[in-house]
Amino acid sequence: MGRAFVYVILGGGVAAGYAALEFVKKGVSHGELCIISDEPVAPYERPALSKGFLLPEAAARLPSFHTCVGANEERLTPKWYKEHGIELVLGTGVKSADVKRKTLLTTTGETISYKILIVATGARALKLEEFGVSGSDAENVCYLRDIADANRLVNVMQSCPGGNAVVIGGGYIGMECVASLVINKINVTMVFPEAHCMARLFTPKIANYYEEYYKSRGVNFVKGTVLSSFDFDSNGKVTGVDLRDGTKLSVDMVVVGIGIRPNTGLFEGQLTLEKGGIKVNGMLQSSNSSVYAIGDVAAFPVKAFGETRRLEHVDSARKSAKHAVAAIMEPEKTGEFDYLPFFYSRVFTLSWQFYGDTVGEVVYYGDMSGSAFGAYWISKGHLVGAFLEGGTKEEYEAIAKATRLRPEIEDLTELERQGLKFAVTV
Ligand code: FAD
Ligand code: NAD
Ligand code: ISD
Repeated sequence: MGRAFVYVILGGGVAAGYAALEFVKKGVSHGELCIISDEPVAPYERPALSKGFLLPEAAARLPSFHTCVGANEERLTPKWYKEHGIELVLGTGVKSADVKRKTLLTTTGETISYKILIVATGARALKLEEFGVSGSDAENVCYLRDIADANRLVNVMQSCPGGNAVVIGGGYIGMECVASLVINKINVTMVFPEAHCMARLFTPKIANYYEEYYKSRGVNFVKGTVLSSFDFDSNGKVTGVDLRDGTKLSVDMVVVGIGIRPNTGLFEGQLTLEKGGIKVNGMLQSSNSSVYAIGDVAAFPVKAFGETRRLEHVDSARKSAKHAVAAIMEPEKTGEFDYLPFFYSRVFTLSWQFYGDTVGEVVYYGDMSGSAFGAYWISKGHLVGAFLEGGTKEEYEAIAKATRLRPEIEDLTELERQGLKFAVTV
């Protein structure tokens, strides 16, 4: 028993939603496209889960943040998929894939076949157990990847008003969840192994700005160490966090954000993998010409860097999705994906954007003790990266444009003197 489609999108997250919209824009016919997702809801803007969803008042809830509202496009509700003849197979995992036969086997035992498959399986949160610590199943230990996790986090937060939380991990989830916990009046200690937060992107100087701000909001930092074990009460709830440096913290709840792994398992041994993801070319096409990959799971050539990268950010998921659909539906009109990496975050009243790459020398500008400052990265005599906190829409557009242009930089002191004006006038 099974169904056959021309196009199947495997995964129902951000990239799937944006791909669906693009298929409709390019004239997909009713009955041709199917999306299979193990989540019970239609694609939504995952970034909302660590921001608007966690607000104590007027919190964002579905259906308000279905894709593609994050890019100011149409909001694709289940009704929209129905009206456009797109089969949404929700709450259904794919347990195996056969790229030679072009079939997927679902957890309900159905075989779904395709002519073209788009893999949009995203990633899963790494578990503490993978680092030798047990306790992830405790009722007050939270991860944050999907809507079920977000609902659980809200319930746990609401069960301990004014309580103590430990947040493990100094990356994006750590930073955004700490801010949300503080806004919910929970006392937070943040623990991470590096010397400063956001070590994958921030320089020590940039990190210091955010750490000082977080301290001013009451956040306590324990850096340079990791969790060694939890203490539990007789109900299996975590009551204490023991760190490798000997620190003991008593807690009402724990949030863990220690990175992700792309969901490539179905395709290992069938498609070429690189950088932990499915390797694709500039058309987002994998080593099997009938299979494309988009979003967090895709490792694609970043032209500006001259190398293959896997990015874990929403803009890349949206744009790779759009490009793959164009490559499939209008191959003769579609060139190679030429993507400028773009990351952003919003915490408390702060907001930053980053474009490009963090290699080479760093030049800072603006007032690092005020509300707006930035940095440029210069490599081999060219501007290759730009960061800005507290910018206006026009200023963010200017640093994006300047980074894309990769202007030659002869004098770093002059660049520092010009600061943001350099990007605005380039
Ligand atoms: P996902 O959105 O993760 O979607 C993958 C989908 O595939 C999921 O629905 C999953 O359940 C499904 N799936 C996986 N395997 C199977 C299977 N075998 N069968 C069926 N279905 C399957 N990025 C930013 O740039 N800015 C932000 O502010 C930001 N905030 C974030 C906040 C949170 C809480 C999280 C978790 C991520 C955030 N990100 C942010 C990252 C961004 O959300 C991701 O880069 C983006 O969601 C990737 O899209 P995707 O479609 O590749 O993967
Ligand atoms: P991350 O890669 O941003 O950060 C992981 C952090 O885990 C590291 O910074 C480190 O401090 C910590 N860590 C690593 N090993 C550890 C260990 N053994 N013990 C304790 N801590 C350890 O990943 P994340 O914060 O978990 O975020 C998950 C995903 O969600 C990422 O892909 C991220 O890009 C995405 N996300 C993005 C945004 C955004 O772009 N604004 C917001 C939220 C989530
Ligand atoms: O890009 C985003 C983002 O940061 C969000 O919070 O998309 C979501 C939506 O804007 C929420 O509606």
